Amino acid sequence: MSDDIVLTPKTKIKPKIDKPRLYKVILFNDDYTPREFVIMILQAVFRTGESAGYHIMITAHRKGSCVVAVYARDIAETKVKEAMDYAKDAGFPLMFTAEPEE
Ligand code: NFA
Repeated sequence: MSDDIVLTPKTKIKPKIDKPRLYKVILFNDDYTPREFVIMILQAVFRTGESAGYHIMITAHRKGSCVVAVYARDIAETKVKEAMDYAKDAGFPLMFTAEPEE
């Protein structure tokens, strides 16, 4: 028999899953947190090493802010909280944010 029915789909299948966005962690300057403390946080939480830590700190100091690194959302938010908790415990107003990349 040759009465098989062949159906052609009318609609295109569109992939629904976007790539997860990455989040920039940004360090903001303030007038109170010691430079050495900022570098220590950058090394301990963001694994920058001493040299990159210094350069990120001095860029934020001079320009007002600096991108520290880029991560998946949950990692970025966890590191921001960890870094700000250290600073708060030490009595400094150091601020980081996690912002989605365009
Ligand atoms: N501006 C701070 C100071 O002069 C150092 C600092 C740099 C703080 C980057 C926060 C971020 N002690």
